[in-house]
Amino acid sequence: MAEDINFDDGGANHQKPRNEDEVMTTAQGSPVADDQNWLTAGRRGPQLLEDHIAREKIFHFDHERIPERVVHARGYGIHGHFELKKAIPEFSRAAIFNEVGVKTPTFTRFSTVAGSAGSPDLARDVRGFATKFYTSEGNWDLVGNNIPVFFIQDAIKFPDLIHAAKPAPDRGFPQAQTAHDNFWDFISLTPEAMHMVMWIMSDRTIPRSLRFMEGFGVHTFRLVNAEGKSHFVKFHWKPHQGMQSVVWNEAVKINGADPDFHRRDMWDSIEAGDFPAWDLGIQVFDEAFAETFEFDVLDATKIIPEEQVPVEIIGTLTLDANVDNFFAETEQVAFCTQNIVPGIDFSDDPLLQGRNFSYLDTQLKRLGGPNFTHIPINAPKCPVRHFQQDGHMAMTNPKGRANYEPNSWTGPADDNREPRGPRGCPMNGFTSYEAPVESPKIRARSETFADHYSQARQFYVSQTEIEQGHMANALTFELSKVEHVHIRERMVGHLRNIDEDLAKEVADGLGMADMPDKMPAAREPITDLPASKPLSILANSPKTFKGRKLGLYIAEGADAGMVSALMEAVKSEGGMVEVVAPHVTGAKLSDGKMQAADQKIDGAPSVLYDAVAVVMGEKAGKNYADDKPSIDFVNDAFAHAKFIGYAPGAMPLLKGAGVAGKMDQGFVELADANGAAAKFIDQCKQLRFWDRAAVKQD
Ligand code: HDE
Repeated sequence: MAEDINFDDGGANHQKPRNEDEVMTTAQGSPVADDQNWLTAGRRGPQLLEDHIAREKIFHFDHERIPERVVHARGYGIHGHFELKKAIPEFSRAAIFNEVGVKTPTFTRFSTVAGSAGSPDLARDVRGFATKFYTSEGNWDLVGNNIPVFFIQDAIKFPDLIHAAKPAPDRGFPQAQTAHDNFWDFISLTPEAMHMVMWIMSDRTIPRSLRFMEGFGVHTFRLVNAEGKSHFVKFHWKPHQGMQSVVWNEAVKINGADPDFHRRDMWDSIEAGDFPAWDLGIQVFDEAFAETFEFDVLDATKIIPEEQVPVEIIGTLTLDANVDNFFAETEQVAFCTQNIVPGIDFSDDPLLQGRNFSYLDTQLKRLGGPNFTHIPINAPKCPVRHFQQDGHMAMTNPKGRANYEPNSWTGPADDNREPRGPRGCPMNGFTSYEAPVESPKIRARSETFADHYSQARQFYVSQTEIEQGHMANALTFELSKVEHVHIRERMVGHLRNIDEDLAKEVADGLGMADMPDKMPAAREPITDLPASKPLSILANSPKTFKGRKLGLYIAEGADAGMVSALMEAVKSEGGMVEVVAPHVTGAKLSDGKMQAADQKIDGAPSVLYDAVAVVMGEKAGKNYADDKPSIDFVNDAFAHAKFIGYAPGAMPLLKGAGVAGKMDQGFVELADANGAAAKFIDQCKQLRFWDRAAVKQD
């Protein structure tokens, strides 16, 4: 045998005769004979610089990275399409909003904000929700978040906000989290952030899946119709899957167990053909409403409650294809708030106006030149005609002599001169809404932006008791990581302007002996804004197990009928099952057959699942009663208020985990394969058993 081994390629036999279409080439297309050994002077001699093949390979490798995004570095992109369900010509002339049934291709990138590209998915953070619509009139980018408000009112403060949130410049940590002094120092000195603080301390910032979150355009935009009439609009994405979040203790553990939890979840559901979808909703209002509304519609720290201006659904976004190449698509996609089409326009929101400058600038830095629109993921799917030329990596320079206009080489269609060239067109072309502007140049914030607490309170009072508990715990946790007492006190001083009970709970949680003084409010808060149901996740819980995942922990002697009944029951609800076993090969069931496993118990803690079932024979139940990963599996499911199905044989393990004496209605005995499995999965549609008192502490 030994003489068959080719030691020139380390014994791996890379060098063999190949079919022509399998032959490796250099980037110049020249065939490569050996990709395993650098050219050397003699077998054990020095490497030669002459080796053009090795040098090309290493040169390219050295330049593989481009700067990651300053914010939203960690993201995940998916292709899809938007289908218009309701035409709105009365509001907008945009083609995408005018022909019902037309499918516009899209690319959506979800992201976290603060962490770098390799940071974990379950950081407590705002999620980006950016969609590029490749419309027949050019690309429209709706670059939003999963939270409808923002920290600041004026773009000039963005670098400060992001510097404060990112790792401190001296020590280079902490990564992907806001639980540190710099962040809360800045926030506590920025009262306008208080509404956003309520949102980021809520469960919205620890979503169970990117599929289970809402999205928002945040700013007020304009829609402009064919007559040039303008309405204001706010954009909303409503997930068909419903909203769902995890609890904080779970998020922390998911980050360890599977830092790619969200992207894996998205990849898997798309590969399984379970395509997530969102309705696009619009809140349309006019100047008259804007004038009577309690707050300024140009202030991005405010929402317009849906009770005041209902969200009208006009179409559906469906994500249905994973990328072919992460770098080419997800990394190189370049969103820009300035990418709008005729019929959509900007408002004077000072945050939006600042963003309009920033995104183009950032693309130049990241993608290295002005021709990033030539990269397929950024290129419009409609004709592109202009006289822009050259620059780094130019790939679509126009043909012919004319590269300027006006010119007499390229005239209107009827003058018979070739080649023809593009001209501006007042009929179809983009025209800005003629908003009157005549004001002195000043550097000042409008007084109408001065209320910082009223909607923060409105958000808080709109939450269920469980969610309010989570918020108090989140604030306590974050502030407990702040080392400087005066920063903690300042924050509690702000909370007092929002809700005294919340402030007290956080102060108690931080062990404060005295309540700090209230922070001075620029404007007296309105305390009686009504609760708004759409602001809560739990009040709108979807009551379905579709798209959710059961962790089915099996071991020797598990009732074969029950295992298949559970799988059937989950499948018929549109959910997924992952089989977990003590060994990754699986376990022998009661019928003597091996059931393959997807995961070994040590690598599959219950935090990865929406509900768990433990099915094993009594002998196995006893065997694993003191097995740490098995105990944690049950314990965590219990602490995170999950539904727990258990076969009688698993009782010794439940006892070992210390939950046998605490069994509540979130436990379902899986004794009778015919009825119990379906009953259990039906219960699981509630997603969590929130009545379990222990969880309120989470
Ligand atoms: Fe961004 N933001 N942003 N932002 N933003 C970027 O653009 C910026 C803001 C949002 O998946 C950057 O290409 C400024 C609000 C998303 O590629 C950069 C201000 C909202 C994404 C930038 C804001 C967003 C970005 C970094 C203050 C929600 C990721 C890389 C005025 C409505 C898009 C890049 C993707 C990315 C600037 C505030 C959403 C630096 C100056 C408010 C979803 O240009």
